[in-house]
Amino acid sequence: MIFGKLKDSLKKTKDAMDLKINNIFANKKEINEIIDSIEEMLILSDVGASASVKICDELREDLKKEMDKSEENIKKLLKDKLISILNVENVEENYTGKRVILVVGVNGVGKTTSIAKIANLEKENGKRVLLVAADTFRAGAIEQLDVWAKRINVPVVMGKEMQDPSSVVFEGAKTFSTSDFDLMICDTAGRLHNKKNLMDELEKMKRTIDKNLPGVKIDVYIVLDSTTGQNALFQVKSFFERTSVNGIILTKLDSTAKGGVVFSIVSELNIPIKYIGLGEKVEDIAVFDSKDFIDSII
Ligand SMILES: Nc1nc2c(ncn2[C@@H]2O[C@H](COP(=O)(O)OP(=O)(O)O)[C@@H](O)[C@H]2O)c(=O)[nH]1
Ligand SMILES: [Mg+2]
Repeated sequence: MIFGKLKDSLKKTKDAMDLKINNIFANKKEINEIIDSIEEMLILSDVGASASVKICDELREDLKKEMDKSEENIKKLLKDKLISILNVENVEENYTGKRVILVVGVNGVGKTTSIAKIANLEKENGKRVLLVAADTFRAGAIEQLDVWAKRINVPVVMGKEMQDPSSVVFEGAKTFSTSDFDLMICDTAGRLHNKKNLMDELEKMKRTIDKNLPGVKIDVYIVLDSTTGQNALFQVKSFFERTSVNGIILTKLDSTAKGGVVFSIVSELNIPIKYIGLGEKVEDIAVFDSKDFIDSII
């Protein structure tokens, strides 16, 4: 995604941040006062208390040594701190082999839409993608992925309503292994009740993939809706603690001023953000880049 479009999509977050930052420098004179206000601004922007306090403690220390206490320099120091929070180890960057992504998350966060977006993106990168509609809890969910698959011209293995999701994944794995695919992305159910079942189901799907596609890399990405702010964090903590989620897809950043939630998610969970959703259209997605993200919001 081009930088200008990213910036436009993150405008709500940027405007909220800009307004607060400008107020800070317009009204505050003392350096300690300024940093206290920055801390407050970060917390109010959903950066989260612990990350905000850590950033501002470091900022205070830096500014004891630093002679240049101009608005410009303080902003620059702040941006550097924010970037360092987002730089979680990201080991899969150079991965070239076959892989599977299991996409999890509660209903309505944007799983199915994100799957279509990622499939389309990877297809444009020359990858052969297979989709698996294993959200068998609702017939509508299977149909929805099928509609997307047709639209982006990517094959899909479909389950039937109420079919065991692992058996759909099993069929997907068979198709994946007998053909020249690079990437298989599985949609899963996100119903909120019956937490234990949801996690057991996920573990079962992982075992099915392991058994039928030996040596294939399995990623589990959780989709989080940024408009829910700090609540997105609780969703990960309360529903997926036992599974090895290794990536985050953060959606709907176009429709919230709470983009700051990115920082609390990464600093609290220590899981990298892989993709960000920036609208409802198939091209409204970006591979997450911490520097581009920060340059777009401050
Ligand atoms: N504005 C906006 N809407 C999104 C984004 N991602 C998904 N949606 C919308 O969120 C709603 C739920 O999406 P869906 O993919 O069905 O969620 P699922 O239940 O997790 O599979 C749909 O109306 C999507 O169009 C995004 O990045 N931005
Ligand atoms: Mg869905």
